[in-house]
Amino acid sequence: MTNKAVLVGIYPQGGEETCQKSLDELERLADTAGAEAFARVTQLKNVPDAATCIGSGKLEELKELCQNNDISNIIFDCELTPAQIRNIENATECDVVDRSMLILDIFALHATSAEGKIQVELAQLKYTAPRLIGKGKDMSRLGGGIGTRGPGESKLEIDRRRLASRIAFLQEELRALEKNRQTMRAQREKSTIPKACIVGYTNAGKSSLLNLLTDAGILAQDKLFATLDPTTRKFALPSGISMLLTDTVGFIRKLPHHLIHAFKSTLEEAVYCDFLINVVDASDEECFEHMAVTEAILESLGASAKPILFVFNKADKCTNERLYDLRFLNGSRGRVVTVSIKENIGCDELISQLESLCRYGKTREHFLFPYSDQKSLNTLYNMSEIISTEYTDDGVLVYAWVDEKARGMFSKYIK
Ligand SMILES: Nc1nc2c(ncn2[C@@H]2O[C@H](COP(=O)(O)OP(=O)(O)OP(=O)(O)O)[C@@H](O)[C@H]2O)c(=O)[nH]1
Ligand SMILES: [Mg+2]
Repeated sequence: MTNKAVLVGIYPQGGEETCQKSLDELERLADTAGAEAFARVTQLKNVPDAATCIGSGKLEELKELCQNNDISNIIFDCELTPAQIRNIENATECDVVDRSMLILDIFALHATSAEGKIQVELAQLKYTAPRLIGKGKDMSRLGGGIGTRGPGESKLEIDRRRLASRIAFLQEELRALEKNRQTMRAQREKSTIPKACIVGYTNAGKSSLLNLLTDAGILAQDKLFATLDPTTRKFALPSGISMLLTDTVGFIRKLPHHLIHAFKSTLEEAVYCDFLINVVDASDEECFEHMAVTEAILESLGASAKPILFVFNKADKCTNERLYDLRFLNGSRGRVVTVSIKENIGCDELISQLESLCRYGKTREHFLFPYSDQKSLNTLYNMSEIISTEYTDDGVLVYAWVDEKARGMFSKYIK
């Protein structure tokens, strides 16, 4: 069943176009959550009304629109306080959710791992529940409505007193899972296999990229936030070395800070890698805005200084001029490739860029290991990409790509 909804946005002087674009995205979010956008109501307002966000005249207009068209859902593009939600609901007799509640709803639908589910429930208890409690409505109506679904669905109905203890319980659970993740991460850190994280705006093609390279079989679809839980796969490069690729949750504009915080443990995958693969939907008019959002989030995660490969995707839907502009404007900020993952265009260049990024900071060295030190030779084999090995009278002559650490460890054998 599709619910019809009215979308509402406010904008400051001169911000109408941005507001409409943000509403385009809200419409897609609503669609992903199973709601059809019936109409939009916008208002020029430099400061939102403290009680009802939009002004009283607009509120009346909104109420009539909903009543005349038998609509019972309203979605605001901005963040609303619990009091604002209550006031708007009382005035319009509709269910009201804001953008963050809608995003959490989608996260709830898409979370599959235990950690993902707990993160969603925690965020819902902290954000959505206070916006539902005290609505003065029959709480049994909740669950199934837009903005109120997910693992925490039934828990959202609990009262304020029990809320705090449920939050404390989940935080404890999450801490245990985070520890687990840290241990796994520490194991991955120890291995010298290069690690890359696929990041970028939602719906850019991140999962499609991982699927293409590794047959990961991750759900890739034309929906926002198709992926919530990170997936890591090994990819063997043509040269023979392997790397780890991690697909992550997509970013979106107006992702409130508390949501970033709630998903920090999964988003942090981006911090613990050797380089980033930033996938951008080049066919989207808004792609510069998307890149800015992605960069701001990477910055807040402390991952903005990593070497980066920009993958401008969906080239099949772009003009050559646009692709040229994107390459030209970003060439100084990192490596750039333009591809169509769907049509498998440009992927060879992408792979060769990955290959060279895996060797980032490494140099080729010749070593001569005495036959008496097989242990060191084994260690080098585990740490490095070996180009050639030759058994000579003086020892084992090895030619390898090595990082600073390996170079330091075996400097006495460098030829
Ligand atoms: N036209 C075109 N569509 C593509 C291309 N690559 C991916 N897509 C489509 O874009 C949509 C989103 O792809 P995903 O791989 O799910 O994107 P994502 O970045 O993982 O998205 P989220 O997980 O939702 O953040 C899917 O419908 C893909 O089929 C491409 O090169 N060209
Ligand atoms: Mg995905």
